[in-house]
Amino acid sequence: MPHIAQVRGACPHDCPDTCALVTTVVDGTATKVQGNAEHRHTGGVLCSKVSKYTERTYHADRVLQPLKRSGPKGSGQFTPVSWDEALSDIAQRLHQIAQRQPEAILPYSYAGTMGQVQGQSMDRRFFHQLGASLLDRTICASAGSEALAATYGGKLGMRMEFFAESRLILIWGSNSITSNLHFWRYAQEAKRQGARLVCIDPRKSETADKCHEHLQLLPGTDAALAFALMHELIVNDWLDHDYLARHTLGWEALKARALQWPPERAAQVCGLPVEQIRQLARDYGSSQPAAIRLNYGMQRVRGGGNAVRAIACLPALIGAWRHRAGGLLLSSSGVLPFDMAALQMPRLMGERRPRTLNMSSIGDVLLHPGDASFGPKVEAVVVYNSNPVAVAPESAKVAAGFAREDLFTVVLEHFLTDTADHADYVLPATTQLEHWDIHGSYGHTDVLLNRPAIAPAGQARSNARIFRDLAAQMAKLDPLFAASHFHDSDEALARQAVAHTAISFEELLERGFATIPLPEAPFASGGFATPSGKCEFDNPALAALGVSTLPDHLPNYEAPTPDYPLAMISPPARNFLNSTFTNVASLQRMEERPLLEIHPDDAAARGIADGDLLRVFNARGEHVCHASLNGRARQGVVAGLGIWWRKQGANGTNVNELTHQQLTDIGRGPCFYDCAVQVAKAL
Ligand SMILES: Nc1nc2c(c(=O)[nH]1)N[C@H]1C(S)=C(S)[C@@H](COP(=O)(O)OP(=O)(O)OC[C@H]3O[C@@H](n4cnc5c(=O)[nH]c(N)nc54)[C@H](O)[C@@H]3O)O[C@H]1N2
Ligand SMILES: Nc1nc2c(c(=O)[nH]1)N[C@H]1C(S)=C(S)[C@@H](COP(=O)(O)OP(=O)(O)OC[C@H]3O[C@@H](n4cnc5c(=O)[nH]c(N)nc54)[C@H](O)[C@@H]3O)O[C@H]1N2
Ligand code: SF4
Ligand SMILES: [Mo]
Repeated sequence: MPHIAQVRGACPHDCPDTCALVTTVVDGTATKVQGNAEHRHTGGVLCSKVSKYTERTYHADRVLQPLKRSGPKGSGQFTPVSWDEALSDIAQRLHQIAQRQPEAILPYSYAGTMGQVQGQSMDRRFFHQLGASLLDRTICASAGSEALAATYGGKLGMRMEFFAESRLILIWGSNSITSNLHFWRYAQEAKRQGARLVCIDPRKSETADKCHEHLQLLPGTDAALAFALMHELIVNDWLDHDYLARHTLGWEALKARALQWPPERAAQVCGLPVEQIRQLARDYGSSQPAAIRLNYGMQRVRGGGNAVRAIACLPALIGAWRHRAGGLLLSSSGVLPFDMAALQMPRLMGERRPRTLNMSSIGDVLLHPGDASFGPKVEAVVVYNSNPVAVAPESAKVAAGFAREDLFTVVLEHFLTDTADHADYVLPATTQLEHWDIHGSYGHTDVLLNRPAIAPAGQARSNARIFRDLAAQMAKLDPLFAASHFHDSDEALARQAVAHTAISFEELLERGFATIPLPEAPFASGGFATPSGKCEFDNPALAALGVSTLPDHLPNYEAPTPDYPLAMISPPARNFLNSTFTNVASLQRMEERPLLEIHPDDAAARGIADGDLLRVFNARGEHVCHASLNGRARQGVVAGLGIWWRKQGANGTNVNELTHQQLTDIGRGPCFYDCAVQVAKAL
């Protein structure tokens, strides 16, 4: 008789849904991964990507043993070595650099797994003990997160499930069907109950197709739209004066600014019909409860932070927060209870205060020769949970940086990604089916436990174990690495994450998930987490950052020019997750090949037909891919769906060949969707 087990887990990916998984294991082999029907947000349903998790886990290309570079830097040529050899060599190299100049070592990680254990525990302890440079983890959400915190006091907002009861939902800068599917289930429930759904997006996304109304604005013009909505709420007196008086700061100043934005002015800036803006204001001013699902797609432009601030003001104007189904949700991760000090131990830095380097400018960082203000040149990078050569902006520079012969690079990975190709050592990491972890969510408010369902594939080790094993090697050179906190097991780390919180590890072991106790309507009677306790329209603290204390509209860095007349955005593809899954055959078939969506008129003007090979280029570089005239692009805006590996591209590039390294107004984030290009037929 075969032995069959059902193991409960959590989806590790960078997605607001954080689904509860159930993996079926037959005689030690995972045969399927499904959604846990008992978890209400998951509802037994997974997206196309994670439904294919076994295909990814048992992929023939998985890296299953440590690899050492055998060809030129970046060649992707390796020979297998033993764990002992790899770890002792890496420890010696890092120790040599650290003795001289610990800040010349840089960890580089993001959200390949969102787990507390495999994402931010033993790794942080290791680098803090070394005194390595700190990493500013800005590549996705920091503009919006810091802007939200400057307005509400934290990453706080509506609970996802209450959108099901809203009467009006603005889906703003988010392709929910692609990237927040389980929110979309609640929005559909609301739609069935008669709610009106409005999508605000430069691209006619899959979500726009299913909403009642679509405002197809130009990229980077969201603040202008928000001000015009305020303008209409003010002049028509669709305001909750009591809420404004009691629970907001800076209303008079905001009002004065909003009155400078009649819908006609915004219509020009946004490239929208003026009546569409007026109608939206009318709907927003007359429907309760009204909810906004804001998402990170709209903050990847120069003024992204200010735009989030402007939009985040709207619910207070109409008192939407009074209802549990009203208000706004960008991220709810501010309520996560995890004990980060226990997990990461910043105290191991002691008196040292290492510099912080921005992951969004990794190209410039790696190419920097070092000087008094920058500090030492980066000599070693340890990459895990990320694929910067594909996902970071201006990738020609990123690739050139990683190609430096004098850079020592270690990459912990499942596959030979573009980044792993540049490594001196590739260390095989376990997948979510093979390790312990504990997860919070930035969409809902549950905590989930992931138990290993199968034994590690080949010689793979979990990230936490790899840093534990590296610490053991370092201990031979530096006794501080022999301390007991470098011995904590993965399961012990998972327990530490929730120790002293309202979440019980025993409940997690039992059910797989637990709900953080929270009020239903966070700001019904004010109670914002700001210093004033109010919704801060005007935030004096921003002045210190050189940012306007009131929200403002900032035009994009790259306005269209005669040379580069098209705006390019590069949002996620439905069947990939950032650059993850791009090598899974069944998903690759669904996405076909790298594409650029272009409006039929823009295509015709260039003699381009659907399916033609084209060049999209600007002064930074050129990407060759196929034209898609699928009706989703508006005139003047093209969309290159991400994020293929560079080596999968027709000319060895992806969309990030074209993006730049300038940063957002707030939060030091990348401006992926603030990018001017030209397109021509490839000959
Ligand atoms: N299938 C899938 N799901 C994902 C991901 C993925 O790669 N694939 N990525 C995950 C990650 S890391 C994240 S951060 C989230 C992102 O999730 P969201 O923040 O929801 O982002 P996207 O789905 O990228 O939606 C962005 C939408 O914003 C639009 N947009 C671009 N520029 C602007 C603008 O200036 N204004 C407005 N209003 N809209 C704009 C794009 O056209 C796109 O449709 O999704 C996560 N989920
Ligand atoms: N042009 C453009 N660029 C973008 C974006 C865009 O919209 N347009 N989106 C941006 C956004 S929102 C984000 S969040 C970033 C995402 O950038 P990244 O966080 O780098 O995300 P991925 O590309 O998915 O790479 C994650 C890698 O981690 C690996 N991994 C997964 N689990 C584990 C594990 O347990 N251990 C180890 N060692 N490795 C693991 C995966 O195999 C994968 O290669 O990209 C950004 N780049
Ligand atoms: S990627 Fe998102 S929707 Fe897909 S299983 Fe993971 S959490 Fe759920
Ligand atoms: Mo992201």
